[in-house]
Amino acid sequence: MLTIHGVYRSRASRNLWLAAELGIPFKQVPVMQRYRLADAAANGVLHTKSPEFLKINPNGHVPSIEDDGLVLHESLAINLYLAKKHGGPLAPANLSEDALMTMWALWAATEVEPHALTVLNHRVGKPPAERDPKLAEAAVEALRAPFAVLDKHLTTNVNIIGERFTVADINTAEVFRYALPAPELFEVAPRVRAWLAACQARPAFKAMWAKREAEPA
Ligand SMILES: N[C@@H](CCC(=O)N[C@@H](CS)C(=O)NCC(=O)O)C(=O)O
Repeated sequence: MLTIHGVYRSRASRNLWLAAELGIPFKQVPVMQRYRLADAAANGVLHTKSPEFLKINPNGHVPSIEDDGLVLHESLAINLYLAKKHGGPLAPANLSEDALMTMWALWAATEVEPHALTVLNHRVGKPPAERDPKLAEAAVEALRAPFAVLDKHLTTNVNIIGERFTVADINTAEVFRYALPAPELFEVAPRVRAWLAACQARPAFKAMWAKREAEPA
């Protein structure tokens, strides 16, 4: 059976959402980010720097999966693999769609995620005293171009790949979610706002999110 290592409050959310969309059985191992634990609390909790987890992922990051003897890291690569393995409408229907899904995943990871994370961390994630509004502002400015690209794409496409919801929507939506603390970006990209809301209105997203909210903050 598929094992997903990572708490819901981590990038494992991407894989847990996809698994819920696919309706496949899986076991979730709640590996917690080490930096979220005080030294005194780290003993006895399975975390990203625990020796037993480092044997699975020497990067010391979640998520990782184990599936039929395959060990795989990188949340977006894991989703592409699982979608292709299980097939159906979430998966690429041909080589062109496969290429486009890879392109959007790499685009999200490299052009969007670093800036979106800066927005998240410096607007809401970090304790107020550690937030740097200038860093957040610079990240918002850097995100204006990719937001415009996706908004234009969505003038002629309902979803990332044409007219149906796929793994590419999950991968892209989970990265754009980090930018939600910058409403000014969504105000000038109304199609991105509507598309992200539609993705997050899906029962599988809501089921994943409810479990995430049930975890300790
Ligand atoms: N590119 C990786 C990033 C993984 C990553 O940085 N995960 C964070 C949690 S969302 C982590 O494990 N941090 C723990 C740590 O740095 O100790 C992916 O998408 O899977």
